[in-house]
Amino acid sequence: MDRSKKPAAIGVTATPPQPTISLANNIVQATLPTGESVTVHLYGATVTSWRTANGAEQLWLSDAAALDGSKPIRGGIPVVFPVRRLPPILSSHPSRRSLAGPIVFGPPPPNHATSSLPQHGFARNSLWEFLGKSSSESTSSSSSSTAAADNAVKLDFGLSPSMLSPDTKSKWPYEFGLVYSVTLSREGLGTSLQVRNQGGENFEFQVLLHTYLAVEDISKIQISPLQGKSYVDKVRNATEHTESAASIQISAETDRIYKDLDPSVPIVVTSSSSGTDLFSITREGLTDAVVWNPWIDKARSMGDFSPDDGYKRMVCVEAGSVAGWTVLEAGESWEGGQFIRPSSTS
Ligand code: TA6
Repeated sequence: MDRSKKPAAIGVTATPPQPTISLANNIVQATLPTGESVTVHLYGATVTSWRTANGAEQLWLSDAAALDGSKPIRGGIPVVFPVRRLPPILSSHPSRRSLAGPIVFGPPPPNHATSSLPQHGFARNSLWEFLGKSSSESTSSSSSSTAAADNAVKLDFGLSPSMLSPDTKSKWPYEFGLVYSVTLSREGLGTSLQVRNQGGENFEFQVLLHTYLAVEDISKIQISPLQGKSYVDKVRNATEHTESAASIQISAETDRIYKDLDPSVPIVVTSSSSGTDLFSITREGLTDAVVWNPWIDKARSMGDFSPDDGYKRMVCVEAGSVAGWTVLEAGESWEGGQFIRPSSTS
């Protein structure tokens, strides 16, 4: 054949391997082609597992965590959306962020319209819906079958008043909308919450991403940079203090709300033996962070915290907005989130 007449080869764009996503039994699982994976229970839109490409689990989950919807899941990343009915005096409060009143994060205040709401609000013990996924559909420019794979997948979950129990709805009768996004990428895990006020009345809220990070040994980690930051110490009667340590180490029950942090400055959990960064957490729209470890007695006192010595292998670093109350005016929306980068050796 006269080779000059042979048709040029037609470039074939290979479809790179895509993330896999499944939904079964109210559990969404997603896996990237490179092996990273995440598991999200529709109950509470709770992330219960996040593994890096080599399969290393990055989150701590209690062996006794209730996974049947009977109570909030102990571990992973519970979404804490406590609410408090806006007192009349604040209903026309001009600022979006009311004056930082006393720290009320945790059990709702006594004798209050929401005082019978569960601690940490209703988001983590409600059944959310899976709204779907979006991934960066990368197509390969090369014809090789080992083309670049998708490196991220975003899973969206929704909660609205019609999905709440009548009892909860009666206690917090606001027309809200929540969209919680979980983004798994090769670089790390992002979770963000969008709050919409779809009604005609302002409401206020707090939010916390109650992340249980898995560590090998609590006595061999340190958390920084919190030096000079003001914090409320719930182990010392919610008194206010200023952090003096360049990095904090945990050797007893620790329950501190660090306030007014620069969300773009990573909170870093490092190994105190090797100096390796184990986790680096940046935030958007969330200027507070809770550091919590129950230690021996409190761990033993929680029926769904198992094993009893599990406190040695977890630390909660919880990005949130809990030092004050965010006021959301009718028709407005708010968004806040975190991005957790795991150790480069994970
Ligand atoms: O985030 C810290 C904290 O508020 C602690 O005070 C402790 O109560 C922890 O959360 C666990 O709360 P839970 O309601 O999940 O038992």
